Amino acid sequence: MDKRREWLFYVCATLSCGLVLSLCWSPVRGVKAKPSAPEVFCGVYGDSLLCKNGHISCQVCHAETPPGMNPFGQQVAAQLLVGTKRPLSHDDFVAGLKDVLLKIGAQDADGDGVSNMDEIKAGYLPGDKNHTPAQQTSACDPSKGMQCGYVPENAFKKVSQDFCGQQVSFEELEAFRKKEDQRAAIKDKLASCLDTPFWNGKDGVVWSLANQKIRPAKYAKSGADSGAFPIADYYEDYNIFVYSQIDDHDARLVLTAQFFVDRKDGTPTTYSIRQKETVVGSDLIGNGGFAMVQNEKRAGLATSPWTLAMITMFSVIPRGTAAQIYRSYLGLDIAKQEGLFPARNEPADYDDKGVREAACRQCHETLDALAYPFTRYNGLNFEAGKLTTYIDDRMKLLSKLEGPRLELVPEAGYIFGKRVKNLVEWTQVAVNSDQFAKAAVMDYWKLLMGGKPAFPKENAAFDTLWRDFRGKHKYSIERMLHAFVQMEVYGAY
Ligand SMILES: [Ca+2]
Ligand SMILES: [Ca+2]
Repeated sequence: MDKRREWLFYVCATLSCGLVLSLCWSPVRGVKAKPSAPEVFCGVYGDSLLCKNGHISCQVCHAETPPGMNPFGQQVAAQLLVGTKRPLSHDDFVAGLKDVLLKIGAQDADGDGVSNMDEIKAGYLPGDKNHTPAQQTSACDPSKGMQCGYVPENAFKKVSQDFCGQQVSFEELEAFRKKEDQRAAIKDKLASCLDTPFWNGKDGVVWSLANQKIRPAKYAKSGADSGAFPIADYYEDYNIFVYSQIDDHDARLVLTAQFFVDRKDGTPTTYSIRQKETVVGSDLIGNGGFAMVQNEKRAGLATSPWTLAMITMFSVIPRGTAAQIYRSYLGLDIAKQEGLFPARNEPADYDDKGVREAACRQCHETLDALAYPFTRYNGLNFEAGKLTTYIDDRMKLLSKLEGPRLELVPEAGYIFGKRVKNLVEWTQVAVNSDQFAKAAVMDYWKLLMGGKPAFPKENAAFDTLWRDFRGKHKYSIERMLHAFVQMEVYGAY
């Protein structure tokens, strides 16, 4: 990579990964305590709505995917400490970035007619010409006879469509129009829709939200509707997932549950906790080969038989499982350089995968430490003993075949820069993070709004939703949804 490209990449990576305000990549190692680029950005533009809502988007300076940059990112890179020798020290970088951010405030990087400073302050993207204050206001124009703001009738119709899967009937709408308290009628409508099979039943809306997380594969399904090579039953995963999302249940159970959930199909579909370990795997190789993870070692879907059999599978250090859980439940995709928290002296590369190479290193100094707590959970490695269970000395057993250094792999690891002794602790840190709340609410935001929050009003609404979800809604998705449908962003045209 030539120096200029290298530099662009640096600015890009550091400015973009604002989801966790981490320093993603730096020519200087071990500088985690110093401010990262997003922190510098929010130091300069502290009152920007882009900072206030707590999730600076990669889009501030990036094109679709890193390291490509949008016009604003390019403007920053082009004017940063011109003439100073590269690579810059971290201190030079921070100081230079501050200066350049102030200097280019009056410029208009994306040419949309609004200065960088004005866009940033109002929460618009300074590198996207289609993201401007003018664009948002054009959505609702009272001069064209449009009703702006929260329109209860819109919300009522939308609730019926989104949560019941039905258009409101003429009679229902007539009755709604006569209601004195229309907001209460919306609340009642939502409450009844939340109990329909359309919403919480098998293959319903909530169920389907878990598809990308569970990654079902029919051929390997055991139990009901089993496939040709039955290995584990992913309905168990879906049942736990849906259970965590309905009624007043705590959504964090998805990664902390130490029980199973039975489902009874019907109207409404009901879910109830089952403590007994009756889920045992494959009809294919006999139950003798499988075991259950001991209750106290379980961590919801992170340790389910399906996850261990089909995501961990044969991997010795289950980096893929760690990355999948990180992406699915915390909204952080390591492959896109999100959520990087480099751990000291990592990656140690115990399994000789060559992850210390420069190209791999920037992800693996986070990923490997993230994955160590998964290493005692066996997938399908017979050499370690029983399948899909927790095995205390799994690495020792596998080291006989896979290389002696494996014995050194610790069970302790790091998540968000915090040391955890094991996977149960890992998931506790995970579910109590801002990232978990944001990701849980984001699933529903995308479902109901058709995309991520983009404009300032939406960002502010999203911010309220996930903060209240953690706070007054006590991690209940249904309480969050009741608040959501009463918001202007939901009920407006
Ligand atoms: Ca602009
Ligand atoms: Ca813009």
